[in-house]
Parts: sequence; structure tokens; C-alpha cells
Amino acid sequence: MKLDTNTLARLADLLENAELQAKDVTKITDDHPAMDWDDAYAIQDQIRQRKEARGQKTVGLKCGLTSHAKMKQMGVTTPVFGFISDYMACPEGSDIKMSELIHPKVEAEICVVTKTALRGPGCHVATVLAAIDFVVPGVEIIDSRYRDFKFDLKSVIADNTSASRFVVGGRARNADELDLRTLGVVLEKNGEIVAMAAGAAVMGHPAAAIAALANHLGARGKEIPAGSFIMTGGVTEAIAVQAGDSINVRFQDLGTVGMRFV
Ligand code: OOG
Ligand code: MG
Repeated sequence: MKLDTNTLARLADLLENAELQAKDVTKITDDHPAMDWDDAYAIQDQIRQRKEARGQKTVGLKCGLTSHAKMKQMGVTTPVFGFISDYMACPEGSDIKMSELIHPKVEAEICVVTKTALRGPGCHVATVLAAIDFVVPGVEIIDSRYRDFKFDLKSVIADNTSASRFVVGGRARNADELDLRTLGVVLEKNGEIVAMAAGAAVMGHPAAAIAALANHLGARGKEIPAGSFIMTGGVTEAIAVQAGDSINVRFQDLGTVGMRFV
């Protein structure tokens, strides 16, 4: 850790306020170049504690920057991990208010719910597959609090990996009915196909992203509890949206997830 307790608290306050007021800020490493990975996750943990203290439940975990397309889009090379709160959930087919957001983008994500705990180190695709209760399709709406979506890895980790809203829809399936690597995903904006990929875009296998999350938590003495909802990360680059846009993502064998931005 390179930052003192007061600075960590001040940065958590700055970033959470930026989220809640939908006002962007400059990336925090500009003013704190010495910040390290532990500082970044400590700021994210403080944001989580602030929300939980206000009664907002943490309802899931997310992996981000897990596909080559996303890493290339953001200019980074390693995944990041964050959390999802209850108020971020939006119903399938709902209207999402642009006034509450800064500059949202949508991401198509293969999601799972686990039935047993996963604890690293040593988690791998097979241990993750054994722990999956079911697979469900989702769309994440990310909304970096940083001006022009410009950040480095430490800044985005502190900013809870741009988590903002998410929609789960389609139909849930058992993992053994699916090949998550070849599962096709087609992202449509206003009826036009704007991106597509298969599950293997996410670290070769979406379960590998969950293994990486378990190993990341394991290194910090934590685990993925049984019954966790986990988003494995965007399969394609993120797509910017504006008021009036409608998004539909078609997942092979899992149905469609849609929403509108108003
Ligand atoms: C960071 C969050 C990335 C994903 O699915 O790749 C993410 C960002 O790109 O703002 O959630
Ligand atoms: Mg995402």
C-alpha cells in the first residue's frame, strides 16, 4: 500500500460521488502516481462498504477486460474484478435513464450463478464448471466515472471497474447443456448488428475468467461464495449508447436480452 488511510477514503468518496451524481472526474492516478494494486482494490472495497452501510446489497461479482476485444479497446492486458449492487439491476426490456449516467456503453456477457464456493489458488476451468449452478445471459451497462472513458488499470479498479447497471434476461440453462466456448453472441443496436463474438473470446473460455476471479480473491484470503451471480466480462468491444437507442443481444441457446435508453 502506498496511499494513507485518509487518501484512500477521500478517493472512494470522490469516485462514489461521481457515480451517484453522474459527473465525471479525471483519472486518480494523475494526482496519485504512486498508487499500487492494493490501494486500487482498497478504494473499491471502501466504495462497497459505503454502499452496504447504506443498506445496498452486493448481489454479484464481475470480471472485466477479459476479452481481447475489450483489452484492445481500453489499451490494457490484464483482467480486473469488481462488484455489483442491487440498485444496478434493471428489468429485461426496461427503459434505462440516461440522466442518471455519464457516458454509458453496453457489453454482452455470459453470466453464471454458482452452487458451491470457489477458492483459489489453483482454480481452473474444470473446477469452475463443477461449481456452476446455471448459465444466464446478461448485458452490462458500464459507465466509467473518468472523463472520456480514459483510465489505466489501477484507476478503473478503484472505480469498481465502471460498474453501473446490468440486465439479465433470456433463459437460464445448465452448463452441461452448453459449450460456453462456441456459444454465439450477436449484439444489435437499433436493429442493426454492431458486434458479435463467441464465448471463447473471454480468455478462451468464460469459466477461465471465473477461475481468475477465484484466484484473485484467494490471494486476498477470500472466496467466491456458493450462490454467487458472476458476470464474466464483455465478449466484444463495448458499444456506446445514447438516448433513443435500443439494444438487443441474442445469445445462442440462451435467448435475448434487451433494453432501451431514454
Ligand atoms: C472497464 C470494465 C470492463 C468488461 O466486461 O470488460 C468490463 C471498462 O471498460 O470501463 O466490465
Ligand atoms: Mg463488463
